[in-house]
Amino acid sequence: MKGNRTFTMIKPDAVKAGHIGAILAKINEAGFKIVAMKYTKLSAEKAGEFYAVHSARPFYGELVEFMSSGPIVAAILEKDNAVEDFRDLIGATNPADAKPGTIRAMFAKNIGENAIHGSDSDENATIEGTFHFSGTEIFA
Ligand code: 3AN
Repeated sequence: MKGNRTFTMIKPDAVKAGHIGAILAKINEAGFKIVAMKYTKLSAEKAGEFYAVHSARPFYGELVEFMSSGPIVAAILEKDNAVEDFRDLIGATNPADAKPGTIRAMFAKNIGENAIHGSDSDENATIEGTFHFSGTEIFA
């Protein structure tokens, strides 16, 4: 059975551009319930840990620098088929390829500064949610 939770971050570019409210509205309209949320800033060390899976990629340094450059909004979201439905809502990694109406098509600047993160599997949704939130910060 597919899991019913995913993890997201509104990235520093979208926060800086004032899109937190509009993005949260899109998330709510798409039927996701927010079960945990915080406005926070990642240290370079924490951002490096979060993206450790990409450490061999040429863009890793840039990604860590960007993700620790300003505040983010981290959240755990609940909905049937959460991971896949949320990936559909945010659109392709490169906003140039993202379908019209998706969050990245509307708010992302480029492939590096692409407005929002969404977990790519149920397993990673759990790992990423646990990375940011303790049990007492999640309201099912
Ligand atoms: P997604 O976020 O769509 O799952 P991933 O997991 O391939 O995409 O990449 C993680 C993050 O790394 C992306 N959200 C983006 O910020 C950054 N990234 C991916 N590919 C590139 C690239 N070619 N150049 C710069 N940054 C990239």
